[in-house]
Amino acid sequence: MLDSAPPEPQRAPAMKLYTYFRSSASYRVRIALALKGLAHESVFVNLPKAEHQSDAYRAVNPQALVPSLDDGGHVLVQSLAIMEYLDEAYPEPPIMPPAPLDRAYVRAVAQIVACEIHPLNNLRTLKHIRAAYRLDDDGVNAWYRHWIAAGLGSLERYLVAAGRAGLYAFGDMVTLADCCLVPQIFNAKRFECDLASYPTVMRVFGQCMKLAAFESTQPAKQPDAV
Ligand SMILES: N[C@@H](CCC(=O)N[C@@H](CS)C(=O)NCC(=O)O)C(=O)O
Repeated sequence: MLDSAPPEPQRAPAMKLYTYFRSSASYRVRIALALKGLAHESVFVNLPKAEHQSDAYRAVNPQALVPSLDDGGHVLVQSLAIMEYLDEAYPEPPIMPPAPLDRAYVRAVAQIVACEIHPLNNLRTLKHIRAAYRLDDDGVNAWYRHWIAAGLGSLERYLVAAGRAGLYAFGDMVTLADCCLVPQIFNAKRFECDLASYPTVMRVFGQCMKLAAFESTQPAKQPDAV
């Protein structure tokens, strides 16, 4: 005899974001999720307490870095890959333009931040130079500010030379490029970098911060902010 009970409703499993409030790579993904209105649970991974290096977290992300995104049991790592996945799996509203040349431009801006600036200034890099070269706070801060000046300088020059910035990094469309640019500025401000030489970058930053998706996901507004 057939079971007459109605089938269980199909429920999409919740998304889980492994995040730390000060992590700019996590902030990128928080912005992308907010832009797309995707509800998720946050799992807080405290970097100063080295929770990312625990066996439990390494089982989630063998690289021991945040963010990681669990979507229905599929764990995704690397913020750029996660954001592109979100745009493909949840296309509305898009955070990548449709045309190949435009997509390449948006990726270039994102990668100037994520590949050229961020790796030189992340936690493990700073910890290593402090210990290996016996740097004090002033030495570490000088390193940080040097690479911010070099990186944001080249980002500014690229935005100006490309002539494609409007309200945001790519015309008047909010894209993955903005998701990368804004968190980097938060980091630079935290290290008291002088940002006066990057007027285009800072104009885009200011416009983005008028949007709830950028504002509500900023580090200080996260439940794990201390
Ligand atoms: N390329 C990676 C970078 C991830 C990364 O470096 N995350 C930092 C926080 S922003 C981290 O987990 N740092 C821990 C450490 O350096 O030990 C991405 O975009 O997701």
